[in-house]
Amino acid sequence: MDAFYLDPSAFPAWQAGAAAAAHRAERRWSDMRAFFAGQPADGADPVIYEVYTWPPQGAGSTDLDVSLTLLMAGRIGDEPFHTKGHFHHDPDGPEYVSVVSGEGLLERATRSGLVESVALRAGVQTLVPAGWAHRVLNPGPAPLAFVSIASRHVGHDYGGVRVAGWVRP
Ligand code: S6P
Ligand code: ZN
Repeated sequence: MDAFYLDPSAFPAWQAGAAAAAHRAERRWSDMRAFFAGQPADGADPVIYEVYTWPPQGAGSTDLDVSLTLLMAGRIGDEPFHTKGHFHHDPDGPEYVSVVSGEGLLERATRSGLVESVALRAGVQTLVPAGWAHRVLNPGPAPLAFVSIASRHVGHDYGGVRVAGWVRP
């Protein structure tokens, strides 16, 4: 992976560069209905977030995942846009999070249902401890961009977040 510099003040331009360099995935409301209580009022299907991942898939053998999530501003009913949230299959796999721009909330939860929140704004660096689920919410007026770094092998367990009430049974 080439070196890159995260300049929050130039984020739109940087995002365009990132889009060219990384594997991109997008999540619309229709991809994550079970993770929201309501539905868009007007029948729209908004993009909730985009995830850019390095190194590009197939770039060689590596156990490092670096990703940028761009979580849009918006609501479904009263619920702010948020990521699905997941545990890692590997209970020993923590994750580092660095906020590039915007403001929001990182929620992290244990399998026994304890939930904690961390306020996010540009410059905040935080850690999801091994064994904790994590999701990010954007109640603010601007997109929220953050970088996550974890071992690739840890895997994502989206069903487990039922314990925190983040996905409907
Ligand atoms: C991966 C890391 C992030 C999320 C991304 C989307 O371990 O936590 O890259 O995948 O923020 O969230 P989610 O919960 O929909 O995968
Ligand atoms: Zn994760």
